[in-house]
Amino acid sequence: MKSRDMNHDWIATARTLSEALPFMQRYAGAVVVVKFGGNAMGDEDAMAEFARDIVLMRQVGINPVVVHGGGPMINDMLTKLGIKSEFVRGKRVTDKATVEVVEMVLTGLVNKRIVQAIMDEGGRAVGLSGKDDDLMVCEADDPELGFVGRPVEMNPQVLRDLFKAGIIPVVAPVATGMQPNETFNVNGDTAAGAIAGALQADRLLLLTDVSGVKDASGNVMTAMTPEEVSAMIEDGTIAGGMIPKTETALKAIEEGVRAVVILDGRVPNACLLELFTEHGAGSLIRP
Ligand code: X2W
Repeated sequence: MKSRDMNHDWIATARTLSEALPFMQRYAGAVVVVKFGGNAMGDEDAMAEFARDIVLMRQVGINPVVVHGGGPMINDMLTKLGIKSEFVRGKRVTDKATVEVVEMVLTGLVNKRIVQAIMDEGGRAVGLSGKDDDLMVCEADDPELGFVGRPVEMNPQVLRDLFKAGIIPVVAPVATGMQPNETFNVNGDTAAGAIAGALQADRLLLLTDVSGVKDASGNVMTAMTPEEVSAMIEDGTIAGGMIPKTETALKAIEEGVRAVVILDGRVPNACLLELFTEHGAGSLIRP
């Protein structure tokens, strides 16, 4: 039964839907890769809301791909098992014992939790990792980091097959190597960028826990060209954890992604705000 709650502005709700039409038309059939980081996954409500946004995207004809992280969940499990872990330049030093935990946590717990959340919202999701159908094949990124992978070959046909079937792919950033039985731990942003590049995606949305890329006075830049981003990395305006994110963005654009948005995943309905409103969200990087 319909609610007749007069405290809610139903007319505004209807107007919002009406105003979203041009955006829905613009993105019909588009491929949108969404990186969902471990820090953005926090509580059950945030997970359900994220899943709902993804299901809505699919419902209006977008082909979303979720690529997730899970750094905090890996940390928890490593602590429980008494395995020490450290990061070098934003990437986890990954020995044999660690890569086994990374694969278990990401492809097991985290991946299935997201798949389940999408199913709970009435969508259809299938979870896979970079190993499935050789989606993402890696080489060692840096000998100092152990089994950390750098994607060198992408086979995204399996994702297109899932799109055709109306299924939302949910990808864990664990990859196979060139040698038999190799497993690589891939940074979630790196994996999302490589997948977006391989699909020539229309949008790569990097959901983080900051409001976007900030200029020298601390204001969020709403739009930037790749050249501007490079200059800001060069002069130190972009620093710390924003460096790997912006570098991922630049590489993705080089590989043919039309635009990358770095946005705050903690903002309610962040993906919808970015895709379906004039306002947008976070920092848009586009040639
Ligand atoms: C990451 C993979 C997970 C990830 C790790 O081991 O933590 C590397 O650092 P977030 O939640 O997106 O940070 N891999 C190589 O990227 O998680």
